[in-house]
Amino acid sequence: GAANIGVVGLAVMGSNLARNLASREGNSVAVYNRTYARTESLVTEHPEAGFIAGKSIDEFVASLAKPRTAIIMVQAGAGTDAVIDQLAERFEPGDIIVDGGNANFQDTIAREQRIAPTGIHFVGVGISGGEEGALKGPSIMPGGSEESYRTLGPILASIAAVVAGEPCVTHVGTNGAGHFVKMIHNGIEYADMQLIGEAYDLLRTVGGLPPHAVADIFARWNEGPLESYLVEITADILRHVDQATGLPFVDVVLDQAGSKGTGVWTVQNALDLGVPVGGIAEAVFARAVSGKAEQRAAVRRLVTSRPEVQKVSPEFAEDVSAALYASKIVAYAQGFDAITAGAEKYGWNIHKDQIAKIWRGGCIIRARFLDRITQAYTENPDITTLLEAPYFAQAVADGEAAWRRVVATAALSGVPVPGFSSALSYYDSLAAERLPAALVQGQRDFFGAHTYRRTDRDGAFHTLWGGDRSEVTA
Ligand code: NBP
Repeated sequence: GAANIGVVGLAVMGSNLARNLASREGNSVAVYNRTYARTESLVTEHPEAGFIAGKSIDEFVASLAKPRTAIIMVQAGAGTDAVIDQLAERFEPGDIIVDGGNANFQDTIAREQRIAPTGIHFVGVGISGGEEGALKGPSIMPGGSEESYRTLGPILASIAAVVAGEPCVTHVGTNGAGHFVKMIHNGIEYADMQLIGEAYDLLRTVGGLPPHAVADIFARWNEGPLESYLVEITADILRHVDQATGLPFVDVVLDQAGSKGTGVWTVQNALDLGVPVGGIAEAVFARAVSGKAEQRAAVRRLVTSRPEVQKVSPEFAEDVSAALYASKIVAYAQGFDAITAGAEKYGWNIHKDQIAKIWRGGCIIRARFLDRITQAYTENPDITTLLEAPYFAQAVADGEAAWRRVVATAALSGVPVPGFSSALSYYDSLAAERLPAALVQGQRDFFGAHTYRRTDRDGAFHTLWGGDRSEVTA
């Protein structure tokens, strides 16, 4: 075999990844697709790539140099399992099967376990950045064994996005760690998009600005600490005018947001692990609410008068920017908490500074902000929350008053801000001297004898609520 890397599955993602691989010095790329017509058109359209095309899976496997390394880019689920089995039948111990699709990390863990007895490495790799990222340089989150990474790492580094001279790839951890972190990335992406959406809504509804003026504000924000791909494209989208009607594009799009499920996975996993990721959950729920057309229509019919939109100062946009930044810090703090919890639960040694680093390029949440996260975790990997890192503590303190004004103004004006307000409540929960959790413990003890702990003594206690209300040690 002559190819150091192979790609199976040549739909848009696989084709682009194969072309990216072939364009990099040192790679020779074998390609295979179940339906040969796809292989043929890729090879014909891109003779410069020098692809080694396999007509059959056997031909493909024979064209790979050892250790054979093949990246699967087929439909997640049954398609992926079918290809894994075909490769596992033909590969030898030490060879590497890579799943580059959007697999659920639990499936990746199970697949790795299933393949491990054969001596073949199974590696789940999260690849972010969509079609364009696959072609020009994605952010890459590989899991799998250390040993497999010695072969795979340099190949992935050759195609990853590059920021400040460094490729956006790091060995995240064993088995499903890569797909796990990709999932969290997508959860954070949901939260970030929701927060940006709320900022737009406030500037428009309360600030009274037309979309093109809001676009100008986002473009300005993109020159400062909020600089990010999502803020940049938001300005673009808000400026766009629908060609059919001449109306702002954002006004002709149906306001019901879709989702493909990775945000839901993030929240489901966080619920299982007991990690509060309210910012991500609210973003998932906000999309769900937007889709409830009948309920929205029913409530709109009932509500005859809406609150009067509050008058705001000329500095309102600055307030919204501060609220957006503080809420964003909370959302990322929650996402990194989910990573910490997953690492603990599944035994992964995840370096969070490295994760923030590889998200700086190639992926949807790429942003200047991520440098600050890398810095925070490099200075102290053991901080209990990002909110405790000096830069973020200061940033939240600086924006706090504005954040409160914005959430209060939104509530008084009847503008929904589930992201901003849940982030602020989360922050206030962490900052509060006492939480009503004490009362909840009392309720739990009253009706279910669940016991409680005391502030002044160790141990578990129960009050005899139905009797003389004396306290007993549980
Ligand atoms: P699709 O998800 O549309 O899958 C099409 C490919 O799967 C074709 O090559 C098809 O072969 C192959 N395939 C199927 Br379907 N069933 C198969 C089977 N039983 N055996 C062998 N091959 C089978 O491709 P895509 O849109 O390029 O996405 C590929 C992966 O990348 C997916 O996991 C997707 O979720 C992920 N993805 C990621 C991003 C991102 O930003 N990271 C974006 C889009 C997609 P055929 O030609 O013979 O039908």
